[in-house]
Amino acid sequence: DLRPVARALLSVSDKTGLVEFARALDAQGVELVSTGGTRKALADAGLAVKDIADLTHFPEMMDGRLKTLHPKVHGGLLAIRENPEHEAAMLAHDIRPIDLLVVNLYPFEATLAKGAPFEECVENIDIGGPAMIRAASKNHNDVAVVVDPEDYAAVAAELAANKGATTLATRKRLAQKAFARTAAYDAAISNWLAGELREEAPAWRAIGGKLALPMRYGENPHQAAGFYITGDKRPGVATARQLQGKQLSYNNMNDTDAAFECVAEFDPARTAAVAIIKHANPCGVAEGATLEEAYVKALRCDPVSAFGGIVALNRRLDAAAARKIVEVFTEVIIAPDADEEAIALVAARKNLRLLLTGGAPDPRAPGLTFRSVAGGFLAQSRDNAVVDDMALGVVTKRAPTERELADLKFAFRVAKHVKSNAIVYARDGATVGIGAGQMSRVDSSRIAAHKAGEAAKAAGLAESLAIGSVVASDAFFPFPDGLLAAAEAGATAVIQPGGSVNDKDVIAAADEAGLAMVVTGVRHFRH
Ligand code: 93A
Repeated sequence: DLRPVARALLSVSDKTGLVEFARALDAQGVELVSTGGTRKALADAGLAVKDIADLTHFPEMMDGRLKTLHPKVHGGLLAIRENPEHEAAMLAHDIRPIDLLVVNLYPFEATLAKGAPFEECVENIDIGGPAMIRAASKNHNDVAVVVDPEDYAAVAAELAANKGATTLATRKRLAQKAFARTAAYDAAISNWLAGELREEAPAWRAIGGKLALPMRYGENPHQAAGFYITGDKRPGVATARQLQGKQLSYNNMNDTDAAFECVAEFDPARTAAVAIIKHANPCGVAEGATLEEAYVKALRCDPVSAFGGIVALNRRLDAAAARKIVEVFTEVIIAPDADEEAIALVAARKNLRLLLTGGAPDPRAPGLTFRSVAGGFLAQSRDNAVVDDMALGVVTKRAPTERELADLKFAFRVAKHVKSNAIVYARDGATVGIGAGQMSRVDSSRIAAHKAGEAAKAAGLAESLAIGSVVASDAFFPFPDGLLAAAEAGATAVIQPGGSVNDKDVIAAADEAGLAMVVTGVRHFRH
């Protein structure tokens, strides 16, 4: 599998290590052919080197756009050695083999990185280089291709060790590297053009987004921040019209988005719904015949946390709801729309922001979400799973009653918008206790139960709101303990994804406690 190198074509933008490598080739008796700049660098170093035009009998033209794009070059790279037909074609058209290709590309990435104007970036898109690299790589059985000066020394050493020949193992490794290089090169060009086009939110656009709202600061005052839009037209914080109040802060924006996404889970044609959010977690969610009723129910869940919260509504804000909301110190109200009277009522609270989005987002819509990590970002499709679409299975001896089932679905709908580990107690279409963001599911269960007790006290009731409630868990119970904590608190039915290796024990514990349990098969982690 040794292939002697009789002729090499060198065409490089980055001339690092070029002369030294060419000297090593020259020492092996390799004939050198080069394009303009490369040829000059080699000739200046005293090396004998042919001009590419001597091969093609065609001048470089169009600002160098046509240098090596010629059958004499590509035929020499692509011809299969010892193939009679290919040999005959070479003979007939005076094509001579090229055994080694040394190319590195126009510095497109570096040109872009230095902020060059559009035309200059375009001119730095190399066409001939990648074409040759791909031709030589395809034909690696016979041809060696070097795209990185880092490989010069190893290739020179191999030639010296094999009387001027390359091994198949090396040619294959070089070909793999070469295709990786052209793939990365094209990806850089494509990403750049996508940005120029301001396309509909492909993954990387989260970073290339358009600054819509510079912010005074980020999550904390020592952090800089801004709100960037991606062109996604889903109704929400990006499409909202702010009628009044101070400019939104980073935390406001984050919480308002969480609030509206949560309330959008409730179809306005079926029910009125309200979500009250603090630190991106719901502290009260409820549905009702009217927005006013839903707000009062949602507020009851955790009136202490609702202070300074964000209120999201799934229907046009009316005066009755507005009157109740402005009684509590609230940072932001977000709704699809608002009545004139409601707008007037909110106007009495100067600092309260009122955002009208013109519609509600579809919880089933596809889309992407992002999270930054050191040196990059994670992208994933939205969690657009909706409990109504899930194949719910009853796994306990007792099936849930109709009322329990309605509350179970309600609770799971809310749990999707609670940071993991999420435990949500619900009753009569309202959350009554929420445990969020704990590292242990049992802790979340206990916190949610504790919250239900506190809510009862605040409402002047003797009995915890968890008694007679149902409970949702965003992920399976790994052990019966979390479930037992919920039963102890007074929940009568449970909804959870299922799928733990301990499901049998968890179900047995549920049966023992007389709980009805429904599994969804779908998990709603939110971190
Ligand atoms: O403009 S090109 O796409 N057209 C070509 O035919 C061509 N052939 C080689 N660019 C082309 N090249 C590139 O020129 C090589 O990839 C290399 O980066 C550069 C070397 O040019 P010079 O030897 O003149 O410095």
